[in-house]
Amino acid sequence: MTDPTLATRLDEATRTARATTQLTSEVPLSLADAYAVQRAGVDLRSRRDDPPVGMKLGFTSRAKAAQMGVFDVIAGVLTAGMRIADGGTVDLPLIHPRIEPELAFLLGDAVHGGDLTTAVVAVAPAVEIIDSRYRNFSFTLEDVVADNASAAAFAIGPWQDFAAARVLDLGNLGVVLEVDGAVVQAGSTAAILGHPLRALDVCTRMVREHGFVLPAGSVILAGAATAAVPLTAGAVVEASVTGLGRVSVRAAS
Ligand code: OOG
Ligand code: MG
Repeated sequence: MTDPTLATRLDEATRTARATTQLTSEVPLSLADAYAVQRAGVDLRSRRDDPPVGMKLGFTSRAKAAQMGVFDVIAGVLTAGMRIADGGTVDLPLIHPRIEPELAFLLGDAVHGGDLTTAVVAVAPAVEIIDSRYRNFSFTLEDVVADNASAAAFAIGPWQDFAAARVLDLGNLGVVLEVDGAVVQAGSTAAILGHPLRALDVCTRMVREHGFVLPAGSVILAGAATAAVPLTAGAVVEASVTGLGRVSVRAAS
């Protein structure tokens, strides 16, 4: 069993918006240990009426992997309290928040180890706010897994029926991230594992290997299509995906 105080420490860093030291600088953690710490942290949130509503992937694009120096795909849990309405406000303070453009999938039926692709009913542009609980936003693979893949908040744009959206060729759609009306990142959905539908295969594997639970109506964030940029107080952020539409959030001032 992993030390329960590890999850408590990360949870406290989240709630107080104060960075903590990397866990692996003090204790050795295997990848399995790291997912156990993540699960314990999610349980703490659930007990505060903040239950899981989906799953996110990290480091599915080279831009993100290179930015953070972690080259393995990771998964984390999205909870109800992380969801912000399209056009809504990101509550601050966070420790050192960053924002990144993503693609979101919506699952219809509950998935228990089966093929996730068959459960997808809709797709949408999304933004994710990440906020590492570690000092200097720096970590090892095991640290960032334990820290729930830096998940902090997310917003989802208008859902489009998945069957209808497939005529768009989700594999190469333009992705643009704007802050206060200026383009700060641009890329393509091809950056996500070569094709964002591959994210669903990775989630299928993660569900099997690490026991993620995806009830009906779960959201999947496929991973950023570009590097992340700092989110500053008062900033208005908009992400758009060609053919799918746009989503925006504003950081509290
Ligand atoms: C980890 C989360 C990575 C993504 O989309 O690649 C991630 C981090 O960069 O702190 O969410
Ligand atoms: Mg992300």
